[in-house]
Amino acid sequence: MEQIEKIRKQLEQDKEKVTDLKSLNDQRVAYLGKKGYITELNALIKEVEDKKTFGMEVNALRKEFETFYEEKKQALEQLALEEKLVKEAIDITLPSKKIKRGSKHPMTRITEEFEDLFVSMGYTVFEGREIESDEVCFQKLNLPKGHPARDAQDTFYLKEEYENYLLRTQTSTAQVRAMEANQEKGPLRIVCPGKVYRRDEDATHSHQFMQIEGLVIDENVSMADLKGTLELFCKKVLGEKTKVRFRPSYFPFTEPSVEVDVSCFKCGGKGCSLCKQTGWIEVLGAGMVHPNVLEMSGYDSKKYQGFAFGTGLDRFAMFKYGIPDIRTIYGNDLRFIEQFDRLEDTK
Ligand code: 2NL
Repeated sequence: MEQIEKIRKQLEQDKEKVTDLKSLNDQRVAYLGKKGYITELNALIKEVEDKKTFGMEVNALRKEFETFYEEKKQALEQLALEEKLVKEAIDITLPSKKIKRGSKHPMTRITEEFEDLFVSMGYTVFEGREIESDEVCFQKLNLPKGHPARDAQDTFYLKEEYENYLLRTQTSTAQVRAMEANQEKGPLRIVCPGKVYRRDEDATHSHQFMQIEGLVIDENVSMADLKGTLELFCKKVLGEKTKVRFRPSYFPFTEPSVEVDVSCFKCGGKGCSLCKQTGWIEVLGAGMVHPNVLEMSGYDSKKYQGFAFGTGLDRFAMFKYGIPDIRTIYGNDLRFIEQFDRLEDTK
């Protein structure tokens, strides 16, 4: 009986020590666990005379502990919940955070603008791949091994085990892929925007840059179609007042070939620093698809003709937005990219 009393007293003191759920549980183990105080009292029953009273007293003590335990547990849980509610309270009257929207990169803008224009003329967008075979990048474009024009394209070749693969130097590769994929070897009208790579780097050249090329193949396609299409393109992109001129040129994959100049959009043709006092700015290369190129991709060059054109998207963006250094286009400085964003109210 003394033992029971001792433990009851101890329990009174221990109750005060419980401050959280963990210390409460420690007490449960200390009193009711395998070697707990109350559990061990049970073992003493063999030694006492008045087993009934002793048993009742131990049970009463156990009950007391259990009641204490349950009540304390509920109280502590309630307290924890209240603390949590206070801590996580949301003030719904606070003004909301503005969601910062990203803005389109200037290259994305110009690519989409060009794509939309050509799609409106019935073209399909076709992208191709950035790692290409020597065959598609050069041979099928009338640039056999050893052709001098290959040297002008300081190329990134892949390692020996992929000997015949390289990073494409021009988007014409996508057009070759499209010609090869066309099972009917019939009409085709595509534009191919995308990244190209050359070993070149300064203010106006980047090792990675972007081109867009177009290809039209059909019966009775002539230089007149080429001229009409590109004149329309230049006027839509640079303004209706733009004058367009065609100069003879050379590309291995077209014959005849032309270069396309537009009247300077800065000075209107009077002569300035942008057009180097000539009044004209070269913007496109183009020509009638060389019969060899058609034949190598399975087209009957007696039945079909085609015209093709290409331009550097970066170059166009630099002109259009007045960007002096190509490296800012690829520097990913948000202060630069955001300048093209007109959605200021959402920032
Ligand atoms: C330029 C000039 C050009 C082409 C690209 C082409 C593609 C095929 C067949 C024939 Cl599949 N030609 N593309 C033709 C002439 C010029 O690009 O200054 N590009 C940046």
